Amino acid sequence: MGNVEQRSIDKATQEVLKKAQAENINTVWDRFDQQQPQCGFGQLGLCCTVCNMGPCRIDPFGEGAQTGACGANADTITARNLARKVAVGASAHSDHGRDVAHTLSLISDGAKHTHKGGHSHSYEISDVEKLKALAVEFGIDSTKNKDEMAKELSKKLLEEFGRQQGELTFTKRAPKKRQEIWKKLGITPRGIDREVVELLHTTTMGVDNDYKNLIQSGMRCALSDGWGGSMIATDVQDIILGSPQPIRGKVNLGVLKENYVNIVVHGHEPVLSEMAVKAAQDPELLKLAKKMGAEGINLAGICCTANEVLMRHGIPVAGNFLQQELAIITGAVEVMMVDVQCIMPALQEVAACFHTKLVTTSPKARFPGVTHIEFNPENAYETTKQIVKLAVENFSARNKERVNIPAEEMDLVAGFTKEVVFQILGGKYRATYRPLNEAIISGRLRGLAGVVGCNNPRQTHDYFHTTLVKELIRHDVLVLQTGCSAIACAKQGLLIPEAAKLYAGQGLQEICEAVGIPPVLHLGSCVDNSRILTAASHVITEGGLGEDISDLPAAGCAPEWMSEKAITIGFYFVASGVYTVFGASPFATMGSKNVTDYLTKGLEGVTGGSFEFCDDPIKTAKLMIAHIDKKRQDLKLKPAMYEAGKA
Ligand code: BF8
Repeated sequence: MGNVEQRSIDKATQEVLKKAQAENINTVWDRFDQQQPQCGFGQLGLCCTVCNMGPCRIDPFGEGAQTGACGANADTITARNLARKVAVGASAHSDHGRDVAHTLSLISDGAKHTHKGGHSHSYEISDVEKLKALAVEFGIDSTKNKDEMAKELSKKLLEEFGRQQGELTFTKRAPKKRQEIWKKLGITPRGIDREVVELLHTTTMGVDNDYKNLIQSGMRCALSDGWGGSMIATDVQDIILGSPQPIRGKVNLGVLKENYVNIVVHGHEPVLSEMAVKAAQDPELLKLAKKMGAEGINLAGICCTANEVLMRHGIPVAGNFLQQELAIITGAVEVMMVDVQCIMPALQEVAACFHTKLVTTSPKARFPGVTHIEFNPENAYETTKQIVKLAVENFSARNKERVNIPAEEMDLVAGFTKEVVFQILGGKYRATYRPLNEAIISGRLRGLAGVVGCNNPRQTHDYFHTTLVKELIRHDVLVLQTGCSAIACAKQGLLIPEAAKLYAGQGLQEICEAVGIPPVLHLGSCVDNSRILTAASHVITEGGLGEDISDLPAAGCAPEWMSEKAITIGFYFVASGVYTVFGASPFATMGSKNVTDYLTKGLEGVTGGSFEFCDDPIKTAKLMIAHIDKKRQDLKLKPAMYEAGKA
């Protein structure tokens, strides 16, 4: 795929890719091409490296070996490989949640930090109402003062990770019927760390050989992420950093500014990027920036940490996953500061082609030879200030002749949470999901869809996300988005209220115009997929749309996924009763017909949700809409009120 139009539909991306080609700088697309043809055994999930009798591989044509040296067959090997990915994905989200809970405990310990100028730049409790609500859920007296409440809550949250028995507290947020299904299947998650460890144990040599059991264990582990680690990350970030409210922002590489010191935050944990927002406004550093000849300091984000600072502060988003190298190739980035997850190892080499300094901040994610300024919540402001200063001082090293910032930038509205949905649809004083449920019941809205996940050079960048989402809203499906998928659609102008008139069907248009929302709602980062779970539970509680999430006229999709985290998200959606389509390519399970059939057909009778794999956006939209229409029928609702809007 040498041609830039085949690589991405995004004009800014195409422009910088041309620059990369002209300057002989390799990007992920080139490296991906160099990998072709990729290993067929790996693609089918038929390669086993679990023990040192291997690596073993199964002949997919049925002529050679049909088992590994130990006797494991294709079913066991593919299911085991898949389950391991689920464990890894859950560990990433949940470890993030743990760090946030730990930050809450530091706040409650009074580990405050005051920087020398006397301004307090510590973290604090920003959303006391949410703190109280969580306290009640965890059986803590919510009349106590906020520090005591936070102390007890952080202790209980951290115990959720090490819990050995019982049930994770947030699973009680699910509809009663869903909780019963989990109990009956024995997949109610007990403790977050326990589920990850136990799943890894069951996938080691000579333990679980029953593919159905392996997949069920995978679901229990994934639930410990969706209704555990990720949900803790989301809710506690809201408590500490403030709950998002709808906010306008800008997106795409055009948000980088020629005459400013540009700093890109990239990664996932907003405790770092939040402090960077403050440090970039430090008067001392602004003065220094002016002295260096810059007009000011411009902060922008990549990947999920971008979503976090966007929805709380309106900080612009420079791009999604596949644009991380491109931000540097504009030649205008002084520092890219990273923490954890989705950070390409190649950044070091790309940064070395420019003056850009790559700075790592987490002891969990280091690069050999790259500047490491370790961040922890106790020294948060000092650390980020040091990094911002490094950027300001690096401004003079920029080669102006090599700067090429694409003009593309787009407006968007982000910051929709389950609480905000209550308020905008039901009014501030009558917070309720009733109008949303009524809209679905009447057929003005056909249903709901969650479209989430990454980019992948396997597919034309952003094409699947945007084509699918346009097709869904054209059929009056309200789309909820997170992660890099939300950034993709934002770049194409789908996350502004005006998009309703341009792209949505009549029913969705009427609703968007009445309440002033876009037809595509940005709910945040990938851990914020937990917001989709709680919103779905609220819709059920509101009544009229069945008793369980699996009854809802709703579907999910990860069109351009690449991360193991996306598989875990898919697993907890399906385990929560959602029909979920994966694009790009199937999980590496196609080497076993039994495993693939179980995921796509067998699971529906077990959890009420199921997987589907499809590599075409319009076909995917059709599958999701057919599922939504079937659920409407099962609920004995009238068909959708309007025919689809203009294509
Ligand atoms: O955690 S969508 S590429 S940034 S994994 Fe990574 Fe995928 Fe982006 Fe958000 Ni989620």
